Amino acid sequence: MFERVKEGLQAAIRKLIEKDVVDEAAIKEFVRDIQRELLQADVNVKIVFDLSKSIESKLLTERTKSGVSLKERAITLLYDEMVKIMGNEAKIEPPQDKLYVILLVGIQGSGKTTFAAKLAKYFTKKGYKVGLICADIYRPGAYEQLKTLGDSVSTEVFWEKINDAVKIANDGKGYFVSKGKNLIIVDTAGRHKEERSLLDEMRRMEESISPDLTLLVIDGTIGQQAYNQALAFAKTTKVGGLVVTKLDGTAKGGGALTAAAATGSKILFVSNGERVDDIEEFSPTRFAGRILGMGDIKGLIEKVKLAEAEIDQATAKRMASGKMNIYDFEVQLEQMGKLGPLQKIVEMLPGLPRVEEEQLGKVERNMKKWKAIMKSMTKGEKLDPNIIGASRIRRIARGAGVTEKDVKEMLNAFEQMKKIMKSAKKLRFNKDILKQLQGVGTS
Ligand SMILES: Nc1nc2c(ncn2[C@@H]2O[C@H](COP(=O)(O)OP(=O)(O)OP(=O)(O)O)[C@@H](O)[C@H]2O)c(=O)[nH]1
Ligand SMILES: [Mg+2]
Repeated sequence: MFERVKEGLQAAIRKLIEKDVVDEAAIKEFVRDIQRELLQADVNVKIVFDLSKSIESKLLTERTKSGVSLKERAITLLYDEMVKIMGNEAKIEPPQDKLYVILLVGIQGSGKTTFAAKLAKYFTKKGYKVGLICADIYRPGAYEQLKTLGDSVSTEVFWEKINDAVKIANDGKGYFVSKGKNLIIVDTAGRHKEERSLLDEMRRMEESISPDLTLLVIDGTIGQQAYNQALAFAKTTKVGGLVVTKLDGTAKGGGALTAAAATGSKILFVSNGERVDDIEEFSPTRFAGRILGMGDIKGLIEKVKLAEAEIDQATAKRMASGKMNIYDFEVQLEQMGKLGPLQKIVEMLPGLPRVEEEQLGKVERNMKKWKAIMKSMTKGEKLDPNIIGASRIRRIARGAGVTEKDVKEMLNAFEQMKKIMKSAKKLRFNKDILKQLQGVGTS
């Protein structure tokens, strides 16, 4: 889901990261790109405007900092803002030793009945004893629909052929308690035209059965209208959480996710398909991370900072002046190792040159070889690699169990890294280093 906005935002980030300098024009372009993508995902205009203004003004005031950290900053700012507009993290964990009743409300066709079955399966898997109640007396065949779905997830469905939805819900509750169930999901009716009477019925239902949680189900394809719908329900009933459905194949999903959260209610689940397994706990941070393609970018940035901090000032100065030795090279490789597998890093940092997995594999295999080669070097050689001639190369290769070509390649990589270090104003793991390594890996 959200493939388009995902691609668009990642392209915007890549464009920024590939810039040599992050000047005012680059920041403005980045912000414009983001605006366009979010608007296309149907995120509310005002939300998009506020979000981009905030990112822009922060980046413009922080422009004096080094280019790379500004790029990082741009990504974290975007990530933080996206998390913010989707509301905070929330989760439901009903107690297992007590009865817990969930009331599903929402307008016609929003996906309540389908979601009831999904939720039943979700909780059954977690070990709850689940019962479903069909408290919909309006929709023809409402019971049959839920019964079929209930059967498919091996969950019993309660229903009565009477003209009182509140009574059905209450009777069902009593029935399931007597059957030892500890989690009851009540599916209700949805009506399109008479929203007022629907809201009234839901309020009466709530008062009578006092659910532990009222979940409002919103159709994700309605985009920004989600805001008014969520607000109307939140005013009448005790909406404790939101469910946004039909996020599969809609370009408007961003509207529902952000508009719904804007009402102050937390999105607990999203659903992206008609099958009973198409249910997902919603986490704004995970979601934003996925959209921006960064896995856990915060963790990564922390690690990068940690790695940076580990180079002491004296070493940094020496390397920057071009006096790097093999020990320093070892430390650099070590730090890259700490960042985790290269493929992961590349995924986490959008904008790094796109690299084939195979190429990265080569780099990683090389790293292993290089470590062996470095082990086979003497202290003198490490401090001054210039003394390494053909006979030393032969000896080192034999000691490390590699070919002489491998040793030459490693020395080559070292020379390249030395050059980069000399030119880099600030020492860090950056795309230049990775590019160099790629080159070495494929040679
Ligand atoms: N593509 C897609 N379709 C969905 C999803 N959830 C529900 N649907 C479909 O949407 C239609 C309406 O779903 P229902 O679960 O019957 O909706 P409802 O809220 O119970 O509707 P009423 O009972 O009439 O108020 C059905 O055809 C579902 O299969 C989803 O996440 N993705
Ligand atoms: Mg229904």
